[in-house]
Amino acid sequence: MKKLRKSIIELIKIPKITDDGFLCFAQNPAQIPFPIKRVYYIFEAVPDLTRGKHAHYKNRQVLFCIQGSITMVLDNGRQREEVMLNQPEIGIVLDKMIWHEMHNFKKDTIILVLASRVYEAEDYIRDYNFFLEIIDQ
Ligand code: T46
Repeated sequence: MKKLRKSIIELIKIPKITDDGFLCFAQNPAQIPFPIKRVYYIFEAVPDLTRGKHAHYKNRQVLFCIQGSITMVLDNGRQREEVMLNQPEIGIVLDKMIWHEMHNFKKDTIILVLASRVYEAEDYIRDYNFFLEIIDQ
């Protein structure tokens, strides 16, 4: 029998409270699988440009598209999968050593990212061929 491959896309659904509008929240450990050291958000990104295109050695993240939509591509060196995010209560786990790309930003897209580590330029792997070399070691 053909073995089914496990998806590399892990989505997290956080609480969404309806109270004169909507309020979503995420905290560790209930929704976020690591203590949060950093928060950043991206808005007014140039619509046709791809962002990301890297992996992190150590940093783990959960990314939410809190307005608009975005297509995320995840790649572990053996599998490449994509998913569209367009619901503020759905986050995608960007684990360490997962190559990730962000495509199809819309004019109004806002993404919010919760990160396990402070910003460290040396934590980025920006060369895909190098990523493939070290992922197999
Ligand atoms: C990621 C995806 C999802 C900082 O100085 N501090 C920060 O905390 C961040 C996130 C970025 N920067 C600087 C580094 C660059 O000079 O902001 C500039 C743009 O960063 P970058 O080109 O890495 O942006 P993206 O959108 O390609 O990637 C970002 C995060 O950097 C990355 O960790 O996983 O979003």
